[in-house]
Amino acid sequence: MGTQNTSNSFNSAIILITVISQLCLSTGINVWPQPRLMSWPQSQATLLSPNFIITSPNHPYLSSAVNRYLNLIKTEHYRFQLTPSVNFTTSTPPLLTLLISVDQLLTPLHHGVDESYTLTIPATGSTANLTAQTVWGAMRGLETFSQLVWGEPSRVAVGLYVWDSPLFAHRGLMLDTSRNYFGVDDILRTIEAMSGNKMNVFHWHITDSHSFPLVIPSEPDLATKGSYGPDMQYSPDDVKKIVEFGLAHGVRVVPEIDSPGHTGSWAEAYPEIVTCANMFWWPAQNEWADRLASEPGTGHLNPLNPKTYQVLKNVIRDVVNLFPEPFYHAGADEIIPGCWKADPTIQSFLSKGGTLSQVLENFVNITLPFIVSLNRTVVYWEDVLLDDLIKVESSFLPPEHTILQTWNNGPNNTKKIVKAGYRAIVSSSEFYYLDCGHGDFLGNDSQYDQPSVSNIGDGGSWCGPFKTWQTIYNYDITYGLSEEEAKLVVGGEVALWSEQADPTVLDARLWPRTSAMAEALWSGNRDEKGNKRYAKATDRLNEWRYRMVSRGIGAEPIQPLWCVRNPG
Ligand code: CP6
Repeated sequence: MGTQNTSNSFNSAIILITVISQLCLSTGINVWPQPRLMSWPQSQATLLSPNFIITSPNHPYLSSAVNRYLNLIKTEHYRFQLTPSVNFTTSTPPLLTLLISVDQLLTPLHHGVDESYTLTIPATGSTANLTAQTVWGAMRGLETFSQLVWGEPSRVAVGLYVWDSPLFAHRGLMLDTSRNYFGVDDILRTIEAMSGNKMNVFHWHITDSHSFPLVIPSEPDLATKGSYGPDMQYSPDDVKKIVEFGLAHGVRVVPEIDSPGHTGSWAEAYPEIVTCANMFWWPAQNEWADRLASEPGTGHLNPLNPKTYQVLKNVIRDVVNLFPEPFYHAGADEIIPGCWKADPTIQSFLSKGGTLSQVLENFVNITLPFIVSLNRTVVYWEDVLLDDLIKVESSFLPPEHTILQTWNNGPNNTKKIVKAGYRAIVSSSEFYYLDCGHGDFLGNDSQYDQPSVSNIGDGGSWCGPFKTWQTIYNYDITYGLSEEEAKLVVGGEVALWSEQADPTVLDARLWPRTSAMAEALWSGNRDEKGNKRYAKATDRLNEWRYRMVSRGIGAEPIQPLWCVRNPG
C-alpha cells in the first residue's frame, strides 16, 4: 500500500514530464507494462557497445538478475518494430555501462516493498544510471532497460528518462497444480514470464480434491497416496528451487493449501478426517449447492474430528518451513453444506442444535491462530466472510488482519470486503479467470442446460465466456469504491484453474492475457485524459508478445503477422 501514492515532491516534475512523454508515446519505444513516467524527447538511439557491462552492488539475487539480463541483452537481438522516426546515430559513443545503485540493500521481498526505480540514459556519454531504493526496484528497472534494446547489432534508446513505481503492491498469478500436474520447469518459466511483466506474486494453489502433489515431510502419505503418481509430486528440493527462482526474479511464492473444502485427495491417506469424499454428485446432481466445483467427491476436512488438526497442523508447519514468504493462503472457499451434512458426527452436532456456521467457526478458531503463531499473514478466499450457504445462521467474522481474495460478483463483493474493513485481493471470475473458454467438463454446456444455476462465478456456466485481453485490461479493480476503501485493495490476481489446462496449453492460456492485468495494475489502464487506453495499447502488447515468444514463452498471437510487417 505504501507504493500506491506518488510522493508530493515529484508532482510538478511529473506534470511537466508527462506532457513531454505524451508526445513521445507514438514514437515507437515499446515498454510493457508502460512506465508511469517516460520521457524521450529526441527519439534518439545509439549502438550498444559489444563490451557493454552492468555494474551493481553485490547481492545474491540482484547479481543473478544482472547476469541474466546481461545475457538476455547480448543474445536476444530482438527486432523491435520501431517507426522510422527514431534518430539512430553513430556519432554518439556506444553505450558501455549501466550503473546500478541501490539505497537499501537488505530490504527483503515482502508485500508492499518499494519497487520504484529511476533510469537515465543520457543522449551523450557512455554510462546509463539505474537507481532504486531496493534490489527489487532495481530488477524492475533492469527489465525496462532490456526492453529498450533491440536489433542486430544491438541498439539502445538514449536521451531517455524513466521514473516508475507500481500503482498496486500485489500483482499476482494463481496456478492450480492439483487438477492437472505442472512440472517444475513449467512453473519456473511462468515465474520468469511474470517478472518480465513486473508481476510479483506467484500464488500456488498446490492442493485440491483431485490430487495432493506436495511432499509433506512429516505426513508423507498425503503425496504418496494422494498425488497422481511418483513423477507428479513436488519434493522439498523442488519447492526450494521454485522459491529461490522466485526471489531471483522479484516474485514471491505464496503457497495455498486449500481447506477445509477441496480436500478429497487427503482421503487417500486419511479417510477418517474427510467428509463426503466418496459422495459422487456427478452425475447424480441432486442439490445445486453441491455443484460448486467439478470434483470427484469434493471432500471436506471434518472440523469436529481432533485427528483433523493433528494432520493439518503438521501440514501447515511443514509448508511454513518450506516457504519463507510471510503470506499463507489457507483457502476456505466453496464449502458445500451437503458434504459436511453427510458425516454422522456433524449430523449429531447439528441435531443437538449446532449450526454449520459453528462448524466452520470451530475450524477457523483452531487453525487461524496456529498459522498466525508461525508469523504468517493469512489469506482466505472471500467465502469465509461472504458465503451465504454455510453462514445462513450466524454472522461469524474472520479477524480483521486477514486478507480476503474475492472471486465472485465483481465489484460488489470487493466493496463488501473493504467496507467490512478487510484488505482485498481481486480475482473476479468475470474478468480474471483464465481457465474458461472450452465449455464445461460434463460434456454439456451448462450455459444452456442449467440457466438457473446462476451464482457460479461465470454467470451460470462452469467455463466461459472467454476473457479477452481487453476485458482483463479494462477492469478497474477499485470500481465503485471510495478513496479510503480503495486503499484496502492491495492488488489483483489472474487465476488459472487447471481442470482444462496442463503444460501443453499453459503459456498460451496465460500469455499475453496476463500481461493485460500486469499493465493495468502497474501503471493503470487509462491515458492522460482519463480515457481507457486499450486501443492504443494493442500494438505495444502485440510487440511485447513477440518479445515474450523470443524469450521462450509460448504466448498466443493477438494479431496477424501482417500487422507488424505493416506498422501504421
Ligand atoms: N476450485 C477451487 C475451483 C474454483 C474455486 N476454488 C472455481 C470456481 C468457479 C469457477 C472456476 C473455478 N475450480 N478450489 C473458486 C475459488 Cl468459474
